[in-house]
Amino acid sequence: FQPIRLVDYQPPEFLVERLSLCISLAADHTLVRATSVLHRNRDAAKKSGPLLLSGEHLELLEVRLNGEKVAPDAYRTTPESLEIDTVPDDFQLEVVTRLYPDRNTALSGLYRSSGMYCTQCEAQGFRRITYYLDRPDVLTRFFTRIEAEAESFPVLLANGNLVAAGRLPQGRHFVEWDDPFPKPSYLFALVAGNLSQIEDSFVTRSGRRIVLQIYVEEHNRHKCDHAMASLKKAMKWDEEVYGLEYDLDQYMIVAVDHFNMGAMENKGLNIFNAKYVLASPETATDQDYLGIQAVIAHEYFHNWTGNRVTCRDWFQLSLKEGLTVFRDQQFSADMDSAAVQRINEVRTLRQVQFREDSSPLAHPVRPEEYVEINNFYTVTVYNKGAELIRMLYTLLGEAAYYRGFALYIQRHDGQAVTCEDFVQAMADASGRDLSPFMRWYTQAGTPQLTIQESWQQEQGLYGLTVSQQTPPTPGQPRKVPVPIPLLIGLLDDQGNDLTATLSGDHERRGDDVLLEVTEAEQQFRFTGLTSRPHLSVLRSFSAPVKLHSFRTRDELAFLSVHDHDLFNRWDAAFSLSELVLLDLVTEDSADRDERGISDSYLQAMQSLVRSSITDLSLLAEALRLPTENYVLQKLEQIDPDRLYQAYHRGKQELAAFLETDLLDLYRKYRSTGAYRFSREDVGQRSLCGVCLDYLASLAAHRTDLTELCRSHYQEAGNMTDRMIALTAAVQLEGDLREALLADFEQAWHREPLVMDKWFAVQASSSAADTVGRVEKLLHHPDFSLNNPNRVRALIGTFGQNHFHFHHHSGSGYRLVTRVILELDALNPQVAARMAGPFVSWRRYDGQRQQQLRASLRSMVEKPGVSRDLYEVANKSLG
Ligand code: HT7
Ligand code: ZN
Repeated sequence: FQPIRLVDYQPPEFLVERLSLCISLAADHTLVRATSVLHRNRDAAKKSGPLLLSGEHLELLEVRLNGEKVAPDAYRTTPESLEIDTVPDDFQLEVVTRLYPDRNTALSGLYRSSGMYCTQCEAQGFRRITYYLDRPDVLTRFFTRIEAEAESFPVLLANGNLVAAGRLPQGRHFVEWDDPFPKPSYLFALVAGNLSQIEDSFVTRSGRRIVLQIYVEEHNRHKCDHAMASLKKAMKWDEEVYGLEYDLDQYMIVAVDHFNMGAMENKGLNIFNAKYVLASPETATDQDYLGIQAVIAHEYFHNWTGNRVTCRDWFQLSLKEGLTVFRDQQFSADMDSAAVQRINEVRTLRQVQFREDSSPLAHPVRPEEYVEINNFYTVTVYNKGAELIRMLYTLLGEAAYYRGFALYIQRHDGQAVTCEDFVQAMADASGRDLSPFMRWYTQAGTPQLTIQESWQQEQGLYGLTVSQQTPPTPGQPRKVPVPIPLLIGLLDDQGNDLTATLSGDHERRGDDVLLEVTEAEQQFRFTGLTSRPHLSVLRSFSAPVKLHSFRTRDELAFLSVHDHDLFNRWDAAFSLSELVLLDLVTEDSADRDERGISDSYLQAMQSLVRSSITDLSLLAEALRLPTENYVLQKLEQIDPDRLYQAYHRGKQELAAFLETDLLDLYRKYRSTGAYRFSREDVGQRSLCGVCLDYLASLAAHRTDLTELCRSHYQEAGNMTDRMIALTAAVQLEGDLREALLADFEQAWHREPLVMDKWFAVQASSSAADTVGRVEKLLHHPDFSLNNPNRVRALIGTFGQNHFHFHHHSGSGYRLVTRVILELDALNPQVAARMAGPFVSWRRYDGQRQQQLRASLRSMVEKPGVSRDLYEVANKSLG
């Protein structure tokens, strides 16, 4: 498989003036007639030559040029293309293809999901519908006619405005949709099905009434209200914060059961994984409600950042994804607890993105080459990409950031552009030279910051020496410094904020001081202080960097109580817990049973439990330990057994020390009233969940605590509480686990999204028989490799179950490898994702390395392996 390289980018040789699609759905196949008007591109390097169109899994039936049939010897097809030898500079092209959506298990292009037809064209799915210039810098106006049997497919949708509809002979009907906004083919969408809808409307600030529709299967109609409310909130927020108004008269969302990712922002016709639309208190957890709100907003925000201004090529993916993630994060922070929102963002970054950055799959936010673009929808492109936008926001300040954004939209509306174009608009609006900032886009890896403090009592002079260093990543052995915005605060011994009393003209952002670290090493000085201050650094996590721990445990305990920045308060507690857990993992086995967790840590956690924090979601996050998957990043060589034992011993010791306080908190906030998705109620449930999780870790020999899990389950009036109890119970081996799992299955076997939770909770269990249980679940009648949600629930979750996936027998590896090899033939995108847990094989002991490597080799060497799986496995082997 040959990689595609950014340096090889060339403008398209042809442009498409307009495209008219006639898509006729029949019982066992679909016919597509694509009529386009093309012109040679004057800006292209080549001014003559054949027309090369992309196309895959298509049967070509006819090609016409300016109405004339093209003879078969005047064109050539390969499994990936159609090449027409001689074409004029301006012409009309008609291509007729036949495809088989019912056989499309890859879920890219046109496919069938639970009886309906739908499409997924990003990144390169349109070429599975017709031969086309399937690249994001070819924009055109789409006209779409759909024909189908009327009774089975009463609803026929495409992008834009509905302009005609009518009956056809033999029980068929048609519709015609016209999209006035030029778009690349990846934003095309079609849906055909027997669907119900809920409808609402939104009046824009300029007074236009937009019809909002959510299409689902009839039995799910009552689960759309939260999605609709989220959509209206997002539309209002984008007008108020970014000044952006929706452009078409109609906005449609369709929920489908089979989907490779979360959702897709097709112009005017978003297609969503049902998981991010459907919610009722009985079937969805608070986390599901929050996820729906965020994803609905994300796809809506793409209408401007992605659709109206799109990417020149797929290397620029973060141009739309990083920016849109930043916008959805701002929205979520405004809707709910801003501190908790930021905590969750940082958890993902540290646990998933930092790990990717130190793995064989490390790549820059703007990658330089790929074998399969679908492998680059990563946490680096999305979440680190969002951090880059956040850094620009911090560096420039709010006013200049929004001016820069407005300039970007004004300059590039209707264009396909690059990350440079975005940064240039920011530079022009702020008057700053942002060229050094582009290093964040081109350099992979996580910068590490080392901080040294100095204090001279006589002069009241406090100094900071900040140095940065980024470790090498594959293909990038040497790194350069990047510009890092470092938000800091200084506190006195009583926890009072000293930043206002500092002398000198330090740049401020709200209550914080902004330090700009641009060199490999830099010094900063602060005067006007009467005593040595306490440093609160990297406030709000102002840059995606690792901080070399330089603070004592006492200092962290102080900050966890006193820091004014709520995020940093959490971070201090989190860092303290991390140090304590690391100690437990790395201490000598001889010491292991004697030394426990230090008293000062236990006291710090107790003051947190007893603190007056009123944001209960925040308190819950402060009490939640870093996960095993986070702690392991700090270990040179990972011993999964030792990590597991130490982690759980630490957790149990903490739980035992806090037991009375945890029970008090649990009883104080446990509520069995009617479900409300409000900040207060979500906080209460979250806090009770954390308490129960700790208490359940002590339940193995404690019937009172086992009974607490049972009653939490039995009294649960909503899915959040039910899942809290079930998650606690499956860690225990015994009757309770079996009873609750059986009850849950019996109650919810008709609800696919709820059954995903049932599969996932078993795959995540720390109980000894987990591998065997997952093996058994593979044969459960409701398990199917054709449903990505189910695969992610069982296999994806099991891959993250560190202890059991890395079971010393190799049984976890063998199970996942078998599934991946089988899945690769059906759905390469999802198969490649499932290979993630194999990537960092070098960090394990010799025997595990051997087993992991053998698995990766079997993937690379599999006859007919997909480019998706090949790329991940091959890069991992190095
Ligand atoms: N822009 C969307 C990306 C997406 C996607 C990519 C590859 C394969 C399937 C996919 N489904 C959706 C999602 C988003 O970021 O909004
Ligand atoms: Zn997106």
